Amino acid sequence: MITHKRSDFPQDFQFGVATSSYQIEGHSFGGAGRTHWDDFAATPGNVVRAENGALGCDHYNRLEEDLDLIAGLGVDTYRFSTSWARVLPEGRGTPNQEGLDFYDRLVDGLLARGINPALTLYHWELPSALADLGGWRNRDIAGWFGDYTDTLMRRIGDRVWSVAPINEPWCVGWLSHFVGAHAPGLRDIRATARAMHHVLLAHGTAIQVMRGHGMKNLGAVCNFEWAAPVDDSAEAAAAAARYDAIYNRFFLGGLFKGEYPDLVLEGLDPHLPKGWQDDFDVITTPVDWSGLNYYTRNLIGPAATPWPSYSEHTGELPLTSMGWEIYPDGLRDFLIRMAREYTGDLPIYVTENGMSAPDQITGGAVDDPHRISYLNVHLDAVKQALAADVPLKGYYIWSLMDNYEWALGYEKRFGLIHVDFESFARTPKASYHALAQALRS
Ligand code: GCO
Repeated sequence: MITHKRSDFPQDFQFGVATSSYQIEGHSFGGAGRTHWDDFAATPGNVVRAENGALGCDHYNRLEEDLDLIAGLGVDTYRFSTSWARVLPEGRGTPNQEGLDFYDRLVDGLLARGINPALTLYHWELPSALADLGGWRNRDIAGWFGDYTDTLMRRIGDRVWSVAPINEPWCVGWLSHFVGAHAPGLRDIRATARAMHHVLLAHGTAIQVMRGHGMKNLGAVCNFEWAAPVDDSAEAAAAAARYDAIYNRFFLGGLFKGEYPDLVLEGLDPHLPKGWQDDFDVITTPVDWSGLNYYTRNLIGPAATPWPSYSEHTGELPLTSMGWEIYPDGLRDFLIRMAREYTGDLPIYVTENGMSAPDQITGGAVDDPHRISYLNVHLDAVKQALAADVPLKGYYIWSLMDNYEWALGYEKRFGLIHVDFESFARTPKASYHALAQALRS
């Protein structure tokens, strides 16, 4: 069982579940445009079994059933994203009315069930038409993103509870343009530097557009991975500090201090667009909260390669089926670090936390004690952060249901609800029932 009760947390504390558009909706329905994830998945070797989000969890056609399942959990908040390519199939120009209607129904369906709609505007499905123009490498993307924000907010901006423009800028920038593990699958340092900067410029532009609509409760969502030196050598410490700067400090530094860490500029400065320093006015446009997605730690050592010259290692802690170590102390320590070093009194939300496992249906049920215990130890970390006076206002679980795990296809099951990817039948797991019980207590 979940060993925590709702009454252990502050009264206004939000419990939520999270999903994203391309991972669940089914992107081949309803007039959605092609995305760079469709192109990435169609390129041999990029994605397990070359799977894509064409069908997802068929959420687009099962909206009411899924809304009832969210309500059945007793959560306060549902964090979802809208697809840029569903709203604007060509990325710009004429909106897809059917797509806007869908998000309208989604928001109204949440409100009718007493659930706060927590919207993310970009969870990685860039319209292919914009990828053709250079995607995140092209500075114009900030304006295109602002226009998309405006189009969508004219329709649903009056009813969403919170908005974050971009999910996980590290994934949009570094993972997708330097590591090449996500769309568009580049491995190019100049593209990386530009994407990492433009994603923040797009964030700030969208915040300004929404302020123009009089909107409140706007935030930023970054992901973090605790970087621990693999041994006690000075070289490992230096490599871990570089990893930490790229992964965890670059975006917080940009958003909340208007500066990038020296350890990142060592590598990226020559590749950033001219005059990048002048964009901090837009990038640091004030937000109302900061969101933190957290899953794991990584052990880092040096490497005899060009900058950033680090190597990644797996430690001895228990692993999830992603191969990620279970390390709840990292969640506590990031919450404390974010408040003390970057955001001060600004409200913080844990906008994602959860685990994948090869969950199976046996006798009509799915027993996932591993997930229940993962949630318990991470909620312990949440309580420790609250006790350390972090202004933490909520905790959202990734994910409501099993879904498309990007380059790993449909194989990694993160859900509180099991999804059969042939019949699309939903089966709430033991963790779903345990959470519902805890939230009622
Ligand atoms: C993320 C994501 C999800 C992933 C999850 C597990 O924001 O990284 O929102 O898309 O599925 O993190 O890898």
